Amino acid sequence: MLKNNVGKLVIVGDSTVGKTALLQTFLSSGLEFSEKYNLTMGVVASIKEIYFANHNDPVILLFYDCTGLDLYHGTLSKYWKTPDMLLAVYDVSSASSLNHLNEWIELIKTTKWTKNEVQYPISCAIFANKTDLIERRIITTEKGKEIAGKYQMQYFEGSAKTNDGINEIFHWFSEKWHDYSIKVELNY
Ligand SMILES: Nc1nc2c(ncn2[C@@H]2O[C@H](COP(=O)(O)OP(=O)(O)O)[C@@H](O)[C@H]2O)c(=O)[nH]1
Ligand SMILES: [Mg+2]
Repeated sequence: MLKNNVGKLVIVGDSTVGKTALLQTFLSSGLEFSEKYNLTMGVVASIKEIYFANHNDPVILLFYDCTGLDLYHGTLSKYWKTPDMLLAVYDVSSASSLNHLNEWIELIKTTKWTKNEVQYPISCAIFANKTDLIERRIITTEKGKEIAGKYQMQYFEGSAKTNDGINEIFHWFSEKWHDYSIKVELNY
């Protein structure tokens, strides 16, 4: 069993892009999706133990779902100041959510921190959500990949509503965190 297997994953992005929904879809294995919008107040933390098919050691992901309002207020930054992993979300039907993503990422870049000479967050990804809104989509995959490339982040796209691409994101983070935890353990 890995000793240091709890990783903090912070999720940011504008209000209504679907941060809470994608987490809910993942935590409920695609069984729960709400059409109704409930504004997330502050930061909501949740936790999931992830098991892998190909190795024995599970990891525990601790999710911080942050309110979109914090971009300008910054009052919550103490909660997400030291993320191990970062997921920045935008909505493919909203140009402003992508414009603001730049601001979110810039803000997060200032949260880069080091521990034992390693720079954190150790893995960062972008999720382009709501791809089910085919007719309303205005941001292409190419554009999303371009932004991800600019910031050296992994790109994923899909839909919290249809559960497309959701497992892929968290699988990627879990694998990264697992490999990193092993590396840390071997260095002890
Ligand atoms: N069509 C569609 N609607 C979504 C999707 N994800 C979230 N929503 C809707 O978008 C609204 C905002 O979602 P929410 O998760 O609360 O956004 P948050 O403010 O980023 O946490 C809600 O009405 C959701 O039902 C999606 O993938 N497709
Ligand atoms: Mg929310």
